[in-house]
Amino acid sequence: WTHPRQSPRTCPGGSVPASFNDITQDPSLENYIGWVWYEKEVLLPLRWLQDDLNTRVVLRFGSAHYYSIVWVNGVQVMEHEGGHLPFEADISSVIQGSPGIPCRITVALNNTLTPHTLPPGSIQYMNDKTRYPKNYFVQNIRFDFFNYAGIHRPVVLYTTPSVYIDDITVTTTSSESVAMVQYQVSVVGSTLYSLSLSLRDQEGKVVATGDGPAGELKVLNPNLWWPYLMHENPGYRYSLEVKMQAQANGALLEDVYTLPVGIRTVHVTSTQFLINGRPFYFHGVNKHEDADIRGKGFDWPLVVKDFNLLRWLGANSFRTSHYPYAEEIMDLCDAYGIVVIDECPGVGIKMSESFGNKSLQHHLVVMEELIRRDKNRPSVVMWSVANEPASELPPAGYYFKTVIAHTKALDPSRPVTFVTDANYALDHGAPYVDVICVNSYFSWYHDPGHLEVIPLQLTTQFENWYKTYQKPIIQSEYGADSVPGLHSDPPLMFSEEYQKAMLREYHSVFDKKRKEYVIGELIWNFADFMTNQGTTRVLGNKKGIFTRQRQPKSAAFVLRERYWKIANESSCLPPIIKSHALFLK
Ligand code: BDP
Repeated sequence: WTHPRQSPRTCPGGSVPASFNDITQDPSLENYIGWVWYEKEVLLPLRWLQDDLNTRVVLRFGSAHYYSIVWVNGVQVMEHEGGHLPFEADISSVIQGSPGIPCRITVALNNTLTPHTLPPGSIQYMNDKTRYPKNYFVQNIRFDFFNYAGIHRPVVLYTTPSVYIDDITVTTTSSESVAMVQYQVSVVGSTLYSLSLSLRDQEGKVVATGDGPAGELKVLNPNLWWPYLMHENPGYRYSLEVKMQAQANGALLEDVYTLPVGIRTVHVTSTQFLINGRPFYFHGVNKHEDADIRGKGFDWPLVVKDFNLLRWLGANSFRTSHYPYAEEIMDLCDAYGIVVIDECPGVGIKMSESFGNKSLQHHLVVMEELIRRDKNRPSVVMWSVANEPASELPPAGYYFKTVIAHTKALDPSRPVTFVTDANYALDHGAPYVDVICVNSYFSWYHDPGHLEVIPLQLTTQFENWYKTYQKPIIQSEYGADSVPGLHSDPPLMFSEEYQKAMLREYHSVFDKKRKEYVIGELIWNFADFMTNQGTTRVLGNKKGIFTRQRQPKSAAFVLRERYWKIANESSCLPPIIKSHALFLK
C-alpha cells in the first residue's frame, strides 16, 4: 500500500448499493484496483439484544465485488470470494451486551482479479522504467464489460430464532390433472423440531399440506407456471408456507418461511426445449447489470423500466450474461414468466492456468452458491456455467466435464450448458452440454461490412453443430454496434440501418432453422453498456437495441415486430394477448 494507486480508499457515504467507480469526480477511482473500505454504524432494536439466547442476528450482503472481509464491532465475522452472489454471517455473539450502543459494520473489499478468480484476470506490472512510473501495473481482463466494483446489492440485518429453517428445496412434476411438489427442508440449531407445510393457491386456498423434513404434496388440477406470451396467465405461483416449531432454552421457538412455488417441467430432446411438455422458443435478449452513475449497483426504477421494455419488446427470455443478477430481478422473472438461462461469472476463462485445479475448485463452489440461491425459481430453466471460454484448449475437456457433472449432481432437474464461440470441431466442452449455445458475429468481427455472407455462414454454423452433436441449438449472441442517431443508406457499419439489416439477415436463417432444431435467439445486447476503454469502444459497447438510458434504437422496432409475430404464431395465445392493451396497463 505504498504506491498511491494501491493505497486503501474509503468510499463516500450513502453509496450502497452502487459501484464506486462513477460516483465521484476523482479519475483515480474510476479504474482503481485494490482495497476499498466501507463503514456504517447502526442501532439494533433492543428486542434483538434482550432475548439473546433465542435470537439469531444475521448480516447479509446481496453481493460485493469481489473479495470481501467483514467485521462487526472490530471482530471479523466473514470473508467471501467472488461478486454477484450473496453471503451472510451469524453476528449474534458479537453484538450482545451493548444495548443502545451503535453496532459498527466494517467492510474491506478488494476488486483484484487473478487467474483463479471468477471472472479471471491478471495483474501486469510494467517494468520498463523509461515508459512507466515505478510500481505501475494494470488489471488485465478478458471480458467485454466494465469491471465495476463496490457493494452492489442491498445489505440487510435480519433475525431468526436460534433453531431455524436454513434451506428449502422444491422440485415439481406434473401431468394435465395432477402435479407433485417434492420438498426438502433443513433445520439448523436442534434435532428436536416439528415441521408443517401448507401450499396455497393465489386465492389463498390451501391445496395441499404436509409435514416432516421431506415429502411430496399432491396438487389436483394444478395451475402451471407458464412463460410470458405462452399463456394468458403467465408466472402463476403457489405459496408454500413452511412452519417449524422447536423447544429450546425453555421456550417454544417458531420459524415460518413462505416460498413462492411455480409448478412446471423442463425437458430437452434432440430438437426441442419443452416447458410443461410444449415446445418453447427463446425469443429474448442478453442483458447486463449496467447503467449511468450507479454502474452495477442495484436500482429498483431501472429494473422496473427494463421489465417494461422486455414486455414491450415481446421478449420471453434472457440470459444473465455474464454473471448472476440480483435476486430482486429474478423475483420479477418468476412473477412475469420471463424465462432465464442463469449464467455464473465464468466469463473470460482464456488463460491455460485458469483451467487448473485451483480454478476448477472455485468454479464448483460458485455453482453451489448459485444453485443454492436460485434452485427454487421456476423462471430458471437452464444453468450456463461459462461464456466463451477457451474451450478449444485440451484441459477444457476435463474442466467442463467436471463443472457440468457437479452442476447436474446439485440440480438434476435442469439442463446445463455453456456458451461457446469455439469451432464446432475443436470444442472440448460441448460434448457435456444439453443444449448448444453458440455466439457468432458474422459481418461484424468476421467479414466486417459484408452482410451478404450471413446466410451461408450462419447456415453452415448451425448445420455443423447439429451434425456433430444432434442437440438443439440457441443462437446465444449475435449483434452489431450502432451509434444512436447515426444513419446511412446503403447501410454502413455503426449506423442504425446496418444494425437493422444485420438483424434481418440473421432472422431469415433463424426462420428456416427453427423449423428444425434451432430453439432460440438472444440478441446481443438489450442495452448499450460500459466497457474498458479501447480503440473499438466509443464510451462502451453499442450493440444495444436500446441506449444505455433505455431509449429505443431503430433495431428495437424490428425486433419487437418479430418477437410479437413469433408469439402470435403460437396457437396457445388467447386473443387478449394479441393486442397491445396488456402493456398499457
Ligand atoms: C461476445 C461476448 C460479449 C461481448 C460481445 C461483443 O460474449 O461479452 O460484449 O462479444 O464484442 O464475444 O460485443
